[in-house]
Amino acid sequence: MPLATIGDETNFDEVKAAVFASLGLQAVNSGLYDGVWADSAGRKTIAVHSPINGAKLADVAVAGEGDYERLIGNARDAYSAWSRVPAPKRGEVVRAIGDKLREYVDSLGLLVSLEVGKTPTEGKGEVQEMIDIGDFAVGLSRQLYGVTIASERPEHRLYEQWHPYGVVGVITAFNFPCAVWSWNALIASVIGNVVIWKPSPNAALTAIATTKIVNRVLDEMGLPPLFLLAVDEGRTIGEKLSNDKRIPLLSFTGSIRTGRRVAQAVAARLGRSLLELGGNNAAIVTAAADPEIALRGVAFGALATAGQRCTTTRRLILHESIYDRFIAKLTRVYETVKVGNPLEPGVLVGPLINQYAVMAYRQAIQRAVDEGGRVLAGNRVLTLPGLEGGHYVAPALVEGMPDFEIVCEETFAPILYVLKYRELDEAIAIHNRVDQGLSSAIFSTDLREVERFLSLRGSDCGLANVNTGTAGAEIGGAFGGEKETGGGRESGSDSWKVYARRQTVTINYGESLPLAQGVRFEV
Ligand code: UN1
Repeated sequence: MPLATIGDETNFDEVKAAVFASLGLQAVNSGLYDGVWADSAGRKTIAVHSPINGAKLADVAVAGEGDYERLIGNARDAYSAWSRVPAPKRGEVVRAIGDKLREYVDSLGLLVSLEVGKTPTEGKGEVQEMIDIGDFAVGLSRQLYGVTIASERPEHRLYEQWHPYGVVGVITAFNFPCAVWSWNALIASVIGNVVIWKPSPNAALTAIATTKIVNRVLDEMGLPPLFLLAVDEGRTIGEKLSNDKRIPLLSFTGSIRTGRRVAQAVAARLGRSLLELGGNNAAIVTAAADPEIALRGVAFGALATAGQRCTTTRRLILHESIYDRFIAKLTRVYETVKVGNPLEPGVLVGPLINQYAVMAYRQAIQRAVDEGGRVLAGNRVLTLPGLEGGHYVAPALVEGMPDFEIVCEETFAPILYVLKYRELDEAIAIHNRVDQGLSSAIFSTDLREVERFLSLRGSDCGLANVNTGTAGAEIGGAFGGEKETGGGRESGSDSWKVYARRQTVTINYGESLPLAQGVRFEV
């Protein structure tokens, strides 16, 4: 059901009431869907608060250790039915899911705003990202191609086919509370997998609402539960999934610290993990940059989602000849950008997710100053009238040096470190010196500079952007990064192969048994 037009999008309570009504959310919501929604009565609950004003949005009854075996058992049962459905038929199911999501762009988008503080345009953009990947998955359902290989033996056929893995685990972060799930889940499902989702407890309601929408479609089509959900208090389900060899593939999006733990646990059982961990993304702005495009690209990259994207621009590497002019303009943007209630028109920077993020913001700036940095803008925690329980900070611009320890770390907050360079090789060296390798950008109209940045000696990241910012990737490309970002690729291109098991098939249709490599073995 589409969201009824709400009178005033800025009225928090009114938006909440309309969104909850549209999505079927209540004061207490079950966070466990294992084929049926678990009864909340008698379960431990967690409270979900809005970062906008600290108001409690709802309680969520969480899953615990005791729920795990049933969850896995039901997922495996669903898999045995689903994997037998032809892939193009599976695509039709994903198409129906995409159609249903289209009806909920407004309400689910606004729920994202209420729960994690995104502006409505970004919240709705996130739902759009789900719809887009759904379309991609539908097309893919008829294109799960394997290659045929010329055999060296007569009357032999050699080819590859791709099978589903079975039950795939997907652990997501708060900052893209439903889009990242869809990248994984909708692609995994057209291949024939069943998905268990463990979302961030900070974004439990978005996960619950998404699971409700999706499963309503499956129910109507008489299909088994393909998209299961287990909200927990933090670690329980994630650890279970990591250590369980019945989960051949575990996708994890989150911090490098937790990702390392997940990767080690999965590797110890020789399973596969798909990691999308932290970024420390930089934009190089050269003397040949279009100044307006560079300014807007850097501003969006650094400020969107209040600096809480994996793809957020965290380092700005500026050519010395344009340094003062560019910084003057950027400082003005930082001083005038509207920070506040994301539901209000004109606000571009909403709150941070919680008080720990505010603490991380303060500590990072303090460390930069201690290392010799200079604050050009920001460095203020904001208490906004009527939003006293919210978590607002003034976006910070800090002049620093590339080798400051804090500059080499990812802080999930709107802090942009500004660094100066003279030669492009030096800028690229600065760019590549951090441990993370997700997204990168160069702003330049000089072909030679651009091609240098894209060459083997250029950016070492999984994503490279030219005259557009580090954030805001489209779903059609493979998304992910190198080094401590974890090496995973998800979303578009041929990332689907990550969710599938490759089988090389050799068929002898002749009347003798020639051996490969000319080996003789006469018995
Ligand atoms: C993330 O922050 O985990 O490229 C994902 C972007 C978004 C996805 C970010 N499309 O900024």
